[in-house]
Amino acid sequence: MKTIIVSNRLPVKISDNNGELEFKQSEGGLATGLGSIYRQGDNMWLGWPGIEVASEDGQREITSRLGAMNLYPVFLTQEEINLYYEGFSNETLWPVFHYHPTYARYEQSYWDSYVEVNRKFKEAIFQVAEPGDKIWIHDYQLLLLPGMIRAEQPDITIGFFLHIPFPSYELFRLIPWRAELLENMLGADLLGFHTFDDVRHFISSVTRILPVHSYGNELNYDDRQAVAEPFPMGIDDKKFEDLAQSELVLESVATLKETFQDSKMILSIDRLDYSKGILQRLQAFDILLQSNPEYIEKVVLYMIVVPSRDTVAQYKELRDEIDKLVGNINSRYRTLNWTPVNYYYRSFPVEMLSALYTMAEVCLISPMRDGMNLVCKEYVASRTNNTGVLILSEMAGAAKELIDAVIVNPNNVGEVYRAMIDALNMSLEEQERRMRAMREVVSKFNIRHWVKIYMDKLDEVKQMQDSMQAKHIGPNGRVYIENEYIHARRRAIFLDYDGTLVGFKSNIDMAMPDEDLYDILEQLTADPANNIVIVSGRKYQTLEDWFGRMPIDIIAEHGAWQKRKDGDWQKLPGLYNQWKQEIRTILETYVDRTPGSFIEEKSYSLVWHYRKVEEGLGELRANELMTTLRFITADKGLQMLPGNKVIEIKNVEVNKGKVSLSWLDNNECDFIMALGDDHTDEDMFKALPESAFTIKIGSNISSARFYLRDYREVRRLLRSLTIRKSLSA
Ligand code: GDG
Repeated sequence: MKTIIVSNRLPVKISDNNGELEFKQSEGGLATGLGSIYRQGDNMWLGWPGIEVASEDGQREITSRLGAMNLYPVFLTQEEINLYYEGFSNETLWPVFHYHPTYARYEQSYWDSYVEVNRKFKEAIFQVAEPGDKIWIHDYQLLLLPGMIRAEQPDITIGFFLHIPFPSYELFRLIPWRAELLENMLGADLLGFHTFDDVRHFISSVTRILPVHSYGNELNYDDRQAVAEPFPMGIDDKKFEDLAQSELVLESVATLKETFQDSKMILSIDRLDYSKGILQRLQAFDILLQSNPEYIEKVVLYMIVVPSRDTVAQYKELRDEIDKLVGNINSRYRTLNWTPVNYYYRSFPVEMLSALYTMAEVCLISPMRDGMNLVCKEYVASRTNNTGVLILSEMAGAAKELIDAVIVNPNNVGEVYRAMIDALNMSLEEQERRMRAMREVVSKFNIRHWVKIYMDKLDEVKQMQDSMQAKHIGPNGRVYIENEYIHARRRAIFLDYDGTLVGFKSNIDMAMPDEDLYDILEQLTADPANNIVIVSGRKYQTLEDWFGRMPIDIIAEHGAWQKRKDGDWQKLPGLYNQWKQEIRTILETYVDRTPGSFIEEKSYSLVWHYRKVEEGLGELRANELMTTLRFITADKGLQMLPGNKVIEIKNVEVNKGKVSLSWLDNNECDFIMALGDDHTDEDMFKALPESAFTIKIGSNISSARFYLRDYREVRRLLRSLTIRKSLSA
C-alpha cells in the first residue's frame, strides 16, 4: 500500500544547461511538508514536470531520472498548457474562486481540454496505482480527478485539498460546468479547505446544485459519504527560524541596514495577481506620505512582485498600472538619498526573503482574496526576537488564525493607511505581545502538523465508511436475517411508511403506494406467521384509504390511533388537543413568512412542513420555530419532534417507541424487525429488545443495528424474505 501525491506541477525545476538536463528539487512549503510522505518507500508524487518534451526518448530519460526522486511525470503539450492550465484553470476557475467573476471566460475549448487533461492524469495514476493505495490530490487544476478515479476504483482512498478559496454558491453557480465539477470533487473521501468559510461555501454549493444530503460536514451522495473539513495549511516554521539566524542572512541584513539607515521598512511580497490588492496598497502608501510628510525619508515600502502570467492581458495591464503608480509615487516624494517605493518585479533566493523578513519592522499583506497566504506566516516565523508588526487582510485565510495581526479590509484604503501609521508607532510591548501569540500559532500549526492531521482524518473517514459498510445489509447480512426469519414461529415487522417503503416526495400526496409495494405486502401477509404493522406519522384516514383493506395492523399519527387487522380504529385514551389553537396561530406566522411551507393538522398533533422551502431557509426557520415553541410546549406537556423537513408538535405520551412496545406486550413474537428513516423511528429502535433487527434507512447515524440505503433496498430485502420462505417451505 502506497501513498501517491498528485498536483498539477511536480516539485522540481528542470532546466536545460547546454543540452544537459539539470534537476532541482523545489523548496516550497508544500514540497517540504509532503516530503515526509512522497520520499518514503514506494510512495511518489505525480504531476507535470514543467517542460515540454515531445520525443519518446526524452520523456523516457526524464521519467527515469525523476523516478530516482520518487517523482512521476505527466507530460503535457503546449496546447494543453494553453487550454487546460492557462485557460480553464487560470482564466475560468481562478477569477471565479477569487471573487472576480467579470474576469472569467467560459470557453468550451478550455473545458474540453480540462476534462482531457484530468483524464490524462487519471490514466497516469492507473499506471502506478494499485487497489489499497492512498491518493492525495491537490488544487483547482484537478477538480475532476477524484471522481474519474473513483469511477474505476470504487474502494480506493482519495483525499483532495483546495489551496485557493472556495467561493460562495452565488458565484460558483455561474460556472456552466458547475454540476460536473462538484460531482467529481465528491469522488474524494475527504475534501480539505483552508478555512471553515470555504467548507461552508462548498457544502452550500453541493447541497443546492446536487441531490446531496448533508449531516453537518458529512455529505451523502450516490451511496457514498464524503467529509468536508478545514485544514489551515502551515509552513516549515523551523526553516525560517533557522534561516533568520544563519550567517548568510545576518550578513544580508547588515547590508540592508546600511542601505536603509534609519528608515523603517514596510515589506510586501506577492505574485503578480489582481487578487493581491497591490494597487490599493500603493494607494494607501501614497496617502501616508501625502497626509504625513514627517514620514518622508523615514519609511520605505519594499515591494516584491513575483512575475506571473504576464502574457495574459489582465496581468499585463496590472503590471503596467503598478509600474505607473510606483513611478508616480517615487517621482513625487523621492529625495536625493531616499526612494519611497523599492519595487522589484522578479523573484529572489529564499535567503534574501529571510533577510527582508528579519529586517522589516512591518509586513503588509493585503490581498483582496487569498486561500491562505504563507508569506505572512513566514514573516512571523522569522521574527525570532518577537518584534515587528503584521498588517493582514481579513480576506486572507491566514486572518482566521493570526488574529493578533492588525486586521484590515483591503478595500478600505483609509483603514490600511491608518494601520500603517499604527504599526509604525506601535509600542515594543504591544508588538511583542502580538508577535508571541502569532508565533505560537505558526509553530503549533506548522506544515508537518497539517500533513499529519489531514492524513489521520483521511484514515478516520475511511474507517467511518467501513463501519457504515459493516452496518449495511449486504448479501451476508441478508442471509443471516433470512435464516432467523425462516426459523421463527411468530414475527412482528414494524414498517415506517415515508422514506422507508416509498421515496421521499416534495408533495406528500404524491407518495402513495404503488403496485410493487402492494404486491410485497400481500406476499408478506400471506404468511400467517407474519404480523405486519405499519407505524407512521400520517393521518389515520390516509392510511385507512391505502391499507385499510389489507390484513395489516396500522399505527397512525405516531400512535395516537391504532387499528388491528380485524378491528376498528381506536384512539389512545387520555389525549387532549385544546392546545392546538394557540400553537396553530404561531405556526401560521411561519407559513406567512416562509414561502413553500404549510401546516398539516392531525387529530392530536400539528405539523409544520418545509420540504418545498428554499434549501437553507427551511432549516433556519425550523430552528427559529423550535426556539419559539420550546417553553410553550414544555408548559403544556407537548413534545416537538424534528423530522425529515418537518417539525411535529404532539402530546408527550404519543411516540413510536411506546406504541410498538405496547403492541409487543399483547403479541409475543420470536422475530422482531423494525425499519424507519426518521428521527421519530429512533424511539422505536431504542425501545425494542436488543435481539430485534432494527434497520435505519438512509443514514448510519442511528441507534439501529443495521442500515439500508433507500426504500428500494428495503423492498428488495422484504421481497427476498418472502422468496426464501417459499423456497424453504
Ligand atoms: C496558493 C494560494 C495558499 C514568494 N516570492 C518568492 C518566494 N515566494 C514564496 C513565499 C511563499 C510562496 O512563495 C507563496 O505562498 P502563498 O501562500 O502566498 O501563495 P501560492 O503558493 O502562490 O498559492 C495561497 C497557498 O497556495 C498554499 O496553500 O496560501 O492562498 O493562492 O512560500 O515564500 N520564494 C522565493 N523567492 C521569491 O521571490 N524563493
